[in-house]
Amino acid sequence: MNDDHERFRPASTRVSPRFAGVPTFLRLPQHDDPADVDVLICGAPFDGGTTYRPGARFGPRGVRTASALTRGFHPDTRVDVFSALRCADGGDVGCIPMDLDRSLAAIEERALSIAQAQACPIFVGGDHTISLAPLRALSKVFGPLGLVHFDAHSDTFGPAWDVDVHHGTVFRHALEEGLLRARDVVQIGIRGPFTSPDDLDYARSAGFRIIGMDEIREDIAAVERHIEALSECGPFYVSFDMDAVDPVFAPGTGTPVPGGLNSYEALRLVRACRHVKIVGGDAVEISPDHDPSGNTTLLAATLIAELLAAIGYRRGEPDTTC
Ligand SMILES: [Mn+2]
Repeated sequence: MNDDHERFRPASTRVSPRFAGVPTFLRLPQHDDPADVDVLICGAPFDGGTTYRPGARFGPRGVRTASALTRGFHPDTRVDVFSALRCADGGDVGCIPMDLDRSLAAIEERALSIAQAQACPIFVGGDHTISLAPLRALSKVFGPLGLVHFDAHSDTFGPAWDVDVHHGTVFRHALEEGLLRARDVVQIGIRGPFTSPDDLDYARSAGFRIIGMDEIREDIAAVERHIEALSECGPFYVSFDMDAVDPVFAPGTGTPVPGGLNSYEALRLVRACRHVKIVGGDAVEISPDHDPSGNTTLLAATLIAELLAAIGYRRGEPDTTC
């Protein structure tokens, strides 16, 4: 471990207790320059693409506070995250509450600068619209991306009130813009109720692999193997919408749907991404004001730590063809 790894890890609890200090993601140092780190975690506090209840603009702030309880050693994969990866809190992107285009442009610019510095951007949303920005940026660097997408919704729907870019259309736009390798898109946790029988037609005809709750509950190990098998397929983005999780465990989200993943299943399936070449990711639709228990932000923070452990694990593996 060199000096850089000492600089870019959470503050020692012997120096500063977990409940003290200005909150940052995972108690990491705040640091703007992606050239110095392997992973830069940034807030994208924008919820202007929301179609139901707003509040995800407060996600980054809530996750920073809740993430004080995360730690760096993963007992199952034996990854010492902050020895494997230099990580920092890159602050929040300057989003504009009532301007979707300028907000997405600002997030894209930040994502591009991180990827061009050969670091991995992770964004904490924000509603799901924000994912379009890093996909645009990362595809400029890596070409079309594979996608592991956790969500109750496919987010490949049509316009709402004649507005075509909102949090339910992100992955349709991503495909139409050529940002995705359709055969390497997996959507996990998708469930109804739907508005019409053809709600998933776009995703299905695009070739996305849709994994619903029955499939997960009946054989989660097979779902893990499916994710692990993606490892031969090139660079991937991982997008986690908190409404993939059942509202019993994560009520603090904009469009809750009962019948979803429990916390354990969510963490286990993110862990399954550890063989995949992850070049960026996000956790979105975290709306702290709708969950006074704080369980949603704690789970979101834990999922981000799990994602970091997956990235750290892959870095320790011999490089594959991709
Ligand atoms: Mn979504």
